[in-house]
Amino acid sequence: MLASISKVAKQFLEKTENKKIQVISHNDTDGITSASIITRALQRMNKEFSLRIVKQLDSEVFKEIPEDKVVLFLDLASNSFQYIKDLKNPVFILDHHEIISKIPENVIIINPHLFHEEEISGAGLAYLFAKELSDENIDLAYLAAIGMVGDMLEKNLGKIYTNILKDSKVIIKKGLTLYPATRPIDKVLEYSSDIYIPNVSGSASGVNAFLRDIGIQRVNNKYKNLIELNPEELSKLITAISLQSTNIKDSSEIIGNIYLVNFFNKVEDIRQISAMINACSRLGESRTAIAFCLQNKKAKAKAENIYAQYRQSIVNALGSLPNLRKIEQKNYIIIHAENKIKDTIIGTIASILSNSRTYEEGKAIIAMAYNENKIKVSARVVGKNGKNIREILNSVIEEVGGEVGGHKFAAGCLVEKENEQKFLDMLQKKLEIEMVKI
Ligand SMILES: [Mn+2]
Repeated sequence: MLASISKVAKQFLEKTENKKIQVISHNDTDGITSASIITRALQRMNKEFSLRIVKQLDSEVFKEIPEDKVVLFLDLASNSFQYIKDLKNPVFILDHHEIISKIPENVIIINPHLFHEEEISGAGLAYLFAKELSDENIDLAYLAAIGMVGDMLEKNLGKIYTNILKDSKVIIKKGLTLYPATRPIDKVLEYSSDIYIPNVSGSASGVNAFLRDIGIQRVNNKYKNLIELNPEELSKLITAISLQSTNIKDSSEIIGNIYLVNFFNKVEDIRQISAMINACSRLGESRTAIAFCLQNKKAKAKAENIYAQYRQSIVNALGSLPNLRKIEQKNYIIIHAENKIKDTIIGTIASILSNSRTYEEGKAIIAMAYNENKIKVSARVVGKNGKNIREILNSVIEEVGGEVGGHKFAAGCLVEKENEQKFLDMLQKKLEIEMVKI
């Protein structure tokens, strides 16, 4: 694969000799870090380019591509050849999503699925490509590490990624996977949304009592950071969490690798950086996310602000749950937030609920919120077991009209507000038929 990337980088330089470049990337952490790497690499070569960050590739995106530009797709496009084949532009793709149709002639693509070597995230590919453009881009390797963690590809590292991590100077530590591991343990326990410990989560005094009971002391009036705990303290903490948490069954669920990177001259937990990038991008601030990735100080302050607001809006949304309109049956619950939860976070709320073990395995959770004259619908299945929720949404939308996306256990759709009642009636009907089948 590396030899092919080198060849493609040369072709890219030839094709863009006298031409402007249009970069199009995905709006998740991996896509944003990919775009950041390419942005810096093209700036270093004084190339003229424009950048677009999109949630998905649809016909709208393709309408706006100027004919005279070389197009570079990052972290997407492998399943959009039906649109790409009609472009007159030279097209380059660096992507790791599955290829589902024949590669068109105007396309030069690097996709790990074509090589069967190892899985590489979009940012990993962008980094390897950038390094072929110029050796000085080796200082962007940390972004490839962030993209990898953002796409949760850190479980099975192959040879290529191991080398990228070497370039990035990322430190890997085994430990408790609550994050950020670079913050004091009391704060992490108080605010963590990954674990739930009754009377501890969300309560500063509860956290103090919990830590006192297991014998973890303050040093100079402050608790240690998670990564500073000694092995004995760490093991006590892990045992206590797995015993008292209501959503952790086994301590292995909370033990894993922690990736630490030097970012803005401080050691930071990559999962934290990834969560911040994600929050910015979700709230429509992809420019801030990219500047933050490239370690712009102003962007950091802004990103921190956005992230704090994002977390607060999730806390508020969870707090508003008891007062929302609900339709609940044994095997499903429909939660209609109307205007009380923003459509940009309704999917996150549905995910938190499906992971919270509040509901039985196999139960379908459907959360809805208004978005102007439309309704955003997010559906999850608890424990990723049971019905195919995407098929159910599909069958409803076929009759009501709208757009569906996602997969078996996590899907969503967009419905016209005027079809609200029709959608709700049809959805309940389909969910009930599906229940009888199981
Ligand atoms: Mn990706």
